[in-house]
Amino acid sequence: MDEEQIPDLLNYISGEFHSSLNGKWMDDICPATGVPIARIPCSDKQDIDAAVSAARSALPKWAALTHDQRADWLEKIANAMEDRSEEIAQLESLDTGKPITLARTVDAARSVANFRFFAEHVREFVPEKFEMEDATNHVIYKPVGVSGLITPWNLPLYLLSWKVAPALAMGNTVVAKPSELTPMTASLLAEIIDDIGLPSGVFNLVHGTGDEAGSPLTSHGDVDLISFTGGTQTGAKVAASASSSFKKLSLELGGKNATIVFADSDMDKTVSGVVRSAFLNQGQICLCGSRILIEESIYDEFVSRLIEKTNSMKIGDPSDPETDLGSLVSAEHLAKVCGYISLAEEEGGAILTGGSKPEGIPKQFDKGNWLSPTIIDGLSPDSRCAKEEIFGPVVTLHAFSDEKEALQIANSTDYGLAGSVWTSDLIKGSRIAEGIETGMVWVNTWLHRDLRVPFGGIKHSGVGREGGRWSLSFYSHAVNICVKHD
Ligand code: TXE
Repeated sequence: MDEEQIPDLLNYISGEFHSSLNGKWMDDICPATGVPIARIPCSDKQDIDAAVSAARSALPKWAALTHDQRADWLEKIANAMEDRSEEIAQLESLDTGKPITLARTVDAARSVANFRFFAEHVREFVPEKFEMEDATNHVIYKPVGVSGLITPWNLPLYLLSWKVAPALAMGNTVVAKPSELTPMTASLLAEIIDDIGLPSGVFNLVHGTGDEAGSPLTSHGDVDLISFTGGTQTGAKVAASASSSFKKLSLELGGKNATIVFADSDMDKTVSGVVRSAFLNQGQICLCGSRILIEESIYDEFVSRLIEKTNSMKIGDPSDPETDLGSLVSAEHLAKVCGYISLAEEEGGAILTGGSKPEGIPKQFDKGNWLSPTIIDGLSPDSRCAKEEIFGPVVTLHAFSDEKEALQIANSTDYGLAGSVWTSDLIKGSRIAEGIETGMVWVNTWLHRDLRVPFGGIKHSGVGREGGRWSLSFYSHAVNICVKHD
């Protein structure tokens, strides 16, 4: 694409599209080609102030609607998104470097599903009532207020819609700040919201960097709630900034998830499941299983099957429906991930496959951020590569002799987001799942999601839970009214 022809994406504040007040712009780069594909406003505190003020003005009317009225709006958004779902998938693939098939089946489909799910969920929401002998307690749920929603680049619209839908459903107004690396589908959402005529100021979008646009949002005195998904180090800054004004806070942060493979697991299904959990979205999902723990007795056979399956994946043109793996999100992120591969070698690891740019990538992708799926053996579970979040197509392998050792390795990181256990003994599977110190565990599957269940981590993986009723509860204040009987 010719740089002169690239589109300018705009902020959406109080029902109008604007460039930033300071007039500054930054490029949005296609990760697969390294070429600019759009410009976004490099917004700062002034734009955040305007967006927060618009959200505050729109709050009373929006908060006064019934659950059913707000659910109707969510359904209108879902329908309009569904009509444009191919466009969502195309933009998401272009902006993130992910394969188009993944963008269609996961990103676009789930973004629509999030709005539909929360529309239905809020319609069915029944507040609690607790009877006493001489009084009745009515729990009512009030909107929290102006919600600041900050999202990352790995699942851009999927994660934004996961926050916007329940926030709006519970009567809050929104200021969204998407990742500056992947702004396209957030802009598409603003267009859709404008097209369907959602009242002005209910949803506002501000583009820009974390320091210049994200930070003024988290510290803003008139913002009541922050929901953040991103890296753990950034999460710590967000928590510090939001806490001085006691904002309601949810943090979905990084992970270093263990995949525990027992000798009695179904080898074919397990190899497929483990490869998917390791490398989906180029390993750039906080739930990816990046430490593979294998029972000693099947170690050699399992590892050779793992390598074979990994090497059979097709890497390349993200727009090809047959592609399994695309590019990493940015040159900076590729450098971080490659830095860990070098560190693994220094730490005594052996690279069994991958570790470099894949061969045979078409010429138009020469300047993109490419890395073959990488499997590293021989590292201690205490090495930095086995404990720190790499967030790319890189996994480490570790042998274990019994359940106790498997759990000890699984729990030996600061993270506590997710994990998976693979075994034909479901009693053992549940026992191990309960022993893993994370917010979520799958047995014989991975990323199998029911939107009603709680989602979130412990330790350095986050604070709070979202999903189903946990989202409705986070995006509202529960108030108890105790009425004494005559
Ligand atoms: O994410 P950041 P980055 C992990 C992964 C990755 C690392 C850093 O390990 O390598 O984080 O990635 C906004 N105040 N994850 O730097 O910085 C930023 O603009 C307010 C895991 O890309 O966390 C973006 O909108 N906001 C993760 C969002 O925060 C700030 C997904 C996330 O960016 C800010 C992504 C600030 N001071 C990366 N600084 C997951 N949990 O899925 C940045 N931002």
